[in-house]
Amino acid sequence: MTPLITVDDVKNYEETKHKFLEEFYQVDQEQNALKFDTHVDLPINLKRLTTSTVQYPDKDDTSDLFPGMSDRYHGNALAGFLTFAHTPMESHCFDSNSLESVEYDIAIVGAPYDTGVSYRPGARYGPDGIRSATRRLGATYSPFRPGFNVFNNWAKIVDCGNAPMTPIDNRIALDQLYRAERASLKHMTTEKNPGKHPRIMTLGGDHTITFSAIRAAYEKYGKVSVIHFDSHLDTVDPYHMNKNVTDYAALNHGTFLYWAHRKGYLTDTNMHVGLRGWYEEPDDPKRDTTQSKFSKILARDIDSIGITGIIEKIKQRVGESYVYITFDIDVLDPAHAMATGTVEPGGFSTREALQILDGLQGLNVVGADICEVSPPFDVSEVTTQTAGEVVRSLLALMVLKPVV
Ligand SMILES: [Mn+2]
Repeated sequence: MTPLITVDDVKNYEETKHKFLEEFYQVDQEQNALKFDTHVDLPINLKRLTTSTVQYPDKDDTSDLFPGMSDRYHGNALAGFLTFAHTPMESHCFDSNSLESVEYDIAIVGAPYDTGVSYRPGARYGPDGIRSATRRLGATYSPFRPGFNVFNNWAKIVDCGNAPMTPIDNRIALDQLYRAERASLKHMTTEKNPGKHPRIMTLGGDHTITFSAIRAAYEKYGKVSVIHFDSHLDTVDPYHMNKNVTDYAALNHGTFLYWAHRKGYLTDTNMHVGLRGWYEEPDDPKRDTTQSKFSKILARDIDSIGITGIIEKIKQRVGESYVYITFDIDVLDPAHAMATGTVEPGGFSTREALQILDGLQGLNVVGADICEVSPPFDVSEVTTQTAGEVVRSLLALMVLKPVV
């Protein structure tokens, strides 16, 4: 066998640079090879990779190739199925015959839908675009919350894949997502979960999908307070959009929160965060408050009250109620997230938004989504990677605070 590293390599390295290698390697004079210090207790797979010579596993040993066994070092970020951050694939979330046999605590559900948009399409590719950009996410530790690992914690997080959503009939599609999420919420949770029901993290999709997600969450948990990260109101009264609006068109990505409140899914303590889109009608912001019971944090408020001021205002507003967080990626400045349907310059930076989200630790988050990510308009996966990071923060809120 040919040594991977020769003695001369190491001598040269040590003489010119460091001495620490001698603590870990022993010289095998006969073979002129290096041996790993066997006193150091390492997992067998890692030992295999740190020996001085090439040692292939037995031909029939595939233990290091099995999905879930690979990590970033002896696996590869590109290995395995495409799921969100390498979470286990679960293909029976929407299967009403598997409610007892398949258990999890948090379900990631894709909502490939973009026929409710008013400008740029493409959010139907959002769920898979986001997943693809989370190849480097996994069971790693937060630099901001020492020792905290989102994916290797008490909660079993699974990726349920995308709900089928027909592209040719909005109402049917939204009903498909509602039924998929309704079924997903009926599954058993793991023993470690102090709560009774799973929670869902939805990957949109244009913002209309939030209507179905909130509907399913409401049926399980009761009324929710919505924290709505968005540059737009999305509470627009559809019958003020224009004179000829049909009932069918009245539910879209700018009106779904009007409907969610009108259907009784929401409390009266809801909050917009990051608003800056210009109002189409002068009375839109008034109706937002009186009809749909939202208060507003404008994008530029961050300059006067700061990140901590925003966090305090949100926490005061929603209190101990059950909370649903919906994050329209257009709340971010287009410099940070250009791939979205209705771009509004002048938003939060990615870092500011993540800091606000992390500051919401302790709220009773019963569900969350990310919306309006349109990969065809992206550059170098900037928006999809940002979306993946936002989702990781949202999942962290769920892991840090179980809902009972
Ligand atoms: Mn929106």
